[in-house]
Amino acid sequence: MATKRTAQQQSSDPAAQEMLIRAEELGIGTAFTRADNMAPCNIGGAGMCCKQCGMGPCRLTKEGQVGVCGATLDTIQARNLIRAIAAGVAAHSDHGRDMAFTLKAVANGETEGYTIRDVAKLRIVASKYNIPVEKRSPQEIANELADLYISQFGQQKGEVAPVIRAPKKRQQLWRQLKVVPRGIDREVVEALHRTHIGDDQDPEHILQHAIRTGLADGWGGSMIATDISDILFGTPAPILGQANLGVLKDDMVNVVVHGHEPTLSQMIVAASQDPEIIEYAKAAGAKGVQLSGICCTANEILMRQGIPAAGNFLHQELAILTGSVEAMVVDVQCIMQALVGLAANFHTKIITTSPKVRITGATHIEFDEHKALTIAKQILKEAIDNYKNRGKTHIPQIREDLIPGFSHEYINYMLGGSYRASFRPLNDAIMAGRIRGVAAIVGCNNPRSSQDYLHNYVVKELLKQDVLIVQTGCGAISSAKLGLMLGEAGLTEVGAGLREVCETVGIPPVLHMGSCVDNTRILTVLTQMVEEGGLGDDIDQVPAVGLAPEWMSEKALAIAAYCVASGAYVIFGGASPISGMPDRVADSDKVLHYISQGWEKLYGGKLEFIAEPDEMIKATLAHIDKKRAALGLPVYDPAKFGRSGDARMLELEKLPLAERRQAIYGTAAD
Ligand code: SF4
Ligand code: MSK
Repeated sequence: MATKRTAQQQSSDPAAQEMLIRAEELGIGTAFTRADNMAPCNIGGAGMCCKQCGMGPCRLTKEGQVGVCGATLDTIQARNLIRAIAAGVAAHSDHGRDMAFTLKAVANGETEGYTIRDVAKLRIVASKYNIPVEKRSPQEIANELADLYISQFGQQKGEVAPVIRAPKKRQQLWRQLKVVPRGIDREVVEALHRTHIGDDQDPEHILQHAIRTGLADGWGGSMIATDISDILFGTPAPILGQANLGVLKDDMVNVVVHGHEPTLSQMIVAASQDPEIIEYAKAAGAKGVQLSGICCTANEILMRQGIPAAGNFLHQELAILTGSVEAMVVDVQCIMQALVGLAANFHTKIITTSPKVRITGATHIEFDEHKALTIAKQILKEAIDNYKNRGKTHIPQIREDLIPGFSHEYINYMLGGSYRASFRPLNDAIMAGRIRGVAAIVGCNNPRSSQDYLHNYVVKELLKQDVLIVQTGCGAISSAKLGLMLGEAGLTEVGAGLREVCETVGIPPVLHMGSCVDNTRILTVLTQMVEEGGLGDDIDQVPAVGLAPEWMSEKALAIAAYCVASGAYVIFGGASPISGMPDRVADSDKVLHYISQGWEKLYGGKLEFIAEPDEMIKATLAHIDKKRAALGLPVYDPAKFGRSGDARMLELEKLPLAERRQAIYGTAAD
């Protein structure tokens, strides 16, 4: 039965609410209303439907029932989960593969417009694999690194190279459990093979391969994608940006880039600043070109160039509803097919650019890195030519400033400075209890819950508990829209201990670490924290939790698999795709039990689906405190801190001079 929600129930973002009211007035449907009109299938949604062969689909709705081939519910749940993980790994890793081919082409001087921007990172990454760097040109090093990275996808035997960057103990565990990926494509293919009719039917055995497949993403394809994006476009460092629909401009040509790969969007950034394009826009009657992003493409250009983010996943349709977007340029992943139909109500052109992605009714201008700048200019001219067709606009005047760009390199530097860059201050703050622990809150929006609500609720509650938050993907944009990614602005609701650390180091309490593939930056931070000492000798000992409160994509499940394998407790909000029979509880459901207690026994990490936000917070804090206790760290005490940093200085300022001197120097003498 359809449930009709108000705009306030559909999204907690006031800009989105404004556009949802406009959509209703115009009689235009969105993902929010489509979600209201389409109840999810309670059999497929719970992972109880198998479509793996033509004897089915088999829908198991009664305890003990099996499919036509005899497959049990546990087997079907496990098969559904690994297939989703494999699809997510494939998406991230194919992105990584394209980046590796781009690096190779740049190294050979075959591209237009690209250079190797971060030679230092190139040398550091190459050195990790013993690629010689001394007395070699960046092109020579890049060529060899690109060859190594390209070979990881089709490698048949051995180990994918980036696993050597995990903590030593973790690598040994993976080897002992035989889950080190041999090659990225190989693990994805094997996941599909094993789940074909009549193959692997032991749920635990299937799920062991889910871990190996996930690792091929986190310590494979995604890590490769992040490395190369930094090498080609620069390692992110803090920069001022803005987020939300209010970044669209009434007097400019609005071009929104949406998707995931930075190769085209970076070139569109360059082209939009080209005098030829600015003149072209002026000749069309606009002040210039306003570029903005949606989803992870937004994160890629926000954290490197400060290009504003128009919003996260559920803002893609809302941006078009403003009537002010001349072109939405898309590449791969998280692009709704509904965009074309929606755009037909306005003048917006949907431009597909990837050879892999076409949408019926969209304009296709295929991207080719060999002619990147030329194509980027062609796309922008197409958008500018469309400016004259713009009708009435309605842009919500809502936007927030933020400081994105906290790569692991920058976090390391900011904590210790150029000459003693180190994670020591972070580890010390956790060990002292000033920071209770770390939560990575990542992942998508899902129209089945109120947009941003779960993200924001969990973030705000954990901040009060002195938990430092790192974010990527659409979750990051949700905090940005809320103003939590600006130094002082985000500190009012933060626990006293965490606040002191943020004031001392000069960071916001919520750190924007990039796009979905950049979750590998979080793996690197955790590894460096372990290597710094004091927080155990493996990732599973660090008081840290990963959460995806509003997940919806298969990529999120891939991320969950590699985080669990790396030792993290991962909590997903919303619905579980493998919840099984409604009256079964985790302990009697073999699969739910295995991905929680079973995986925890093996890897120290586990995956749980928890719908209630307060329960998510409770589970997060319990886990952090459990890890603190296991390390022998002091019990977290919120009353212990809050008398240093800015709070202490403000207190001292109120004192007469002599007393202030006494408090600071131990003597009242001048
Ligand atoms: Fe049904 Fe088995 Fe075919 Fe799945 S594989 S659809 S359970 S017969
Ligand atoms: S874009 S995968 S909706 S985070 Fe990376 Fe956002 Fe999820 Fe897509």
